[in-house]
Amino acid sequence: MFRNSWFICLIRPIAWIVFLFPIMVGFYLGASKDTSPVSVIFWFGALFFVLCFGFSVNALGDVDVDMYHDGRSKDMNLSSQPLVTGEISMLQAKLLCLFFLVGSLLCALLVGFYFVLTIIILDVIGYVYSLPPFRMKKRPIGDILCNALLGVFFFLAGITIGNASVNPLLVITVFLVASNFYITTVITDYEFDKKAGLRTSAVVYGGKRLINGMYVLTATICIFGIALILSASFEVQIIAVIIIIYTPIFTLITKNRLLGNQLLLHKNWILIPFGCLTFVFFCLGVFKIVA
Ligand code: GPP
Ligand code: MG
Repeated sequence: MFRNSWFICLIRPIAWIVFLFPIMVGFYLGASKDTSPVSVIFWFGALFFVLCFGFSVNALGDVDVDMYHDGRSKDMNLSSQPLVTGEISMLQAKLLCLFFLVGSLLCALLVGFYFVLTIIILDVIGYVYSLPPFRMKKRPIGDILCNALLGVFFFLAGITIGNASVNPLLVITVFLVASNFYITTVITDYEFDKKAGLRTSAVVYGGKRLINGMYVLTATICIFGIALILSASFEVQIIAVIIIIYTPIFTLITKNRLLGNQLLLHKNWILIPFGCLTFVFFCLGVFKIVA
């Protein structure tokens, strides 16, 4: 059967979709006719390198976990990661990570101060999430917080393509939405994280309690969404409507697919809607620049 190259397996571009969505929402809000096409190219470059960095350090830190993966609920079977199969050495992977890190910073420097700041924060969270001594992915709640912050800072990195002001209510909503969606991914990893001895939120609290957490988050997200619809600009209202419609649907689907601690949720429940919306917001952002 067709198998992707070791490089694609290391950087996992399909999994990027979860982060490309907040990036493109930010891009849509931030883009304007004052945005220079050259800065858009370096902006894309920096984000490309941050994503390569985040996923490569994750692979570096997860060799002991990924070997147990059976291919379920993820963009790929993680047991065919090049570090697990031995296609590349730890040293080669570390050098690549360094290259991605430097690439992200150099490209960001050509865009602007606030963008550099978000890129540095994203690189730091990527490291802290995956690698010791912090390795937040194995700390209950810490794993959810890190991913929620990644969602927020990818969104802010998107906005900094222009000079648009940041709506604090929307930033909190992005944080809550990212937490809600991340919870499902940590439940789907329950079995193989447990086998590897990790103490993730799902391993410590169990699926049922995390679903209860999702109910609270979903209700809060809807309240914030309504507040945004009542108070924010038309562009933000569109985003709030999408969030209010899809979050409760997604939470209910997740609840119905939970069997004990096992969540049988197909990855496409996240990848397809996020992928389509990413494309739509990218087109809208480009339209704002060229129109
Ligand atoms: C997902 O890996 C990887 C991340 C959430 C880190 C991304 C960081 C960036 C700065 C882009 P996974 O699918 O292997 O899951 P896990 O979180 O269990 O490692
Ligand atoms: Mg991993």
